[in-house]
Amino acid sequence: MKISSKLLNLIKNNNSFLVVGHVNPEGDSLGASLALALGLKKIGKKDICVLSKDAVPETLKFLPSSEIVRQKPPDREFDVVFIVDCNEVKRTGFEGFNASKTAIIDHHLLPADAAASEFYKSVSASLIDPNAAAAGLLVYKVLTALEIPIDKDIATNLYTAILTDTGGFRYSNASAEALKIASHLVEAGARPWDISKEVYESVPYKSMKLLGLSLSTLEKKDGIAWINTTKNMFSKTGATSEDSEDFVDFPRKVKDVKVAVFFRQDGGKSYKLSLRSKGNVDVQKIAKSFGGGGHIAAAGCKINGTLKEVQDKVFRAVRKAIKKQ
Ligand SMILES: [Mn+2]
Repeated sequence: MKISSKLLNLIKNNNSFLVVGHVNPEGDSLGASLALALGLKKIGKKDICVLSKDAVPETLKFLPSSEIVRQKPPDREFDVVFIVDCNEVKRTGFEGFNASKTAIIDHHLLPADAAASEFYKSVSASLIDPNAAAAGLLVYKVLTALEIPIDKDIATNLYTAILTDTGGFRYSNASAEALKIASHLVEAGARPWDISKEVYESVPYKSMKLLGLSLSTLEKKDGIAWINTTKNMFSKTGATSEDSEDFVDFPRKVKDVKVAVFFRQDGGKSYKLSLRSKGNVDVQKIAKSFGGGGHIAAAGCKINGTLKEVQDKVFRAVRKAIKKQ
């Protein structure tokens, strides 16, 4: 996708920049934001603030310059706010920004009502490509178009962005282009094993203990595999809900599974569900029918009831969705 001269000029002709990603930031949101900020600094922009509503998670503190991320914007006006890895103010967790112009760099689909929205009419320039594997990949293109040299710190941020959004170069978005750019980033100084160790091999001990207990509940039936955690497992291991963030990936790994579900007990009779689809089942539709949301292949919702009641409800919906395939 071609980068508009509007976007490049917006960078060239302005001096102060806010860069903001989405709530619950992950590797792409933070990696892309930090790389953009570091790139802008390289061409002499001195006034740059990287914002994130939620703090940098422990596992991403290794990202170069992650310490510059602020949770509150400074009380003054900026020339431009860059919204990265999302395309709505709502997703950033902020009410709005004190900036005279707005730009978007993102790879998510625009909301259906975007054309009529006042917000999108107010956007000065954007690079939105839903086919791009990661927002980091788009930031790479912007920096390259501006002939900004990619140093080791920028490369590490961008490599992490692409690595995490492609699930370690495993998902269907791991395109030739994503791999080609990752290769350039390794040439520029990103170290795959160092980054993988931080991202995938730094699991807290209590989280691994919790996973062990949770995996002992694994079951599989009718193309569905599931595990659950109880309040008791959390108190036994001292782990918190953050420690179970990726647990749904484990039932998904089982052969011939179409839909994986993780049930996390939040209260006596309340459960938080994560759903993952490995094939064509749209789990977002299922989650939505229970008041949740997400994407086609990854979604979540909350349901009240005993574990048995909750599972009966969800499995009925999932079986129906699988049958429709
Ligand atoms: Mn992303």
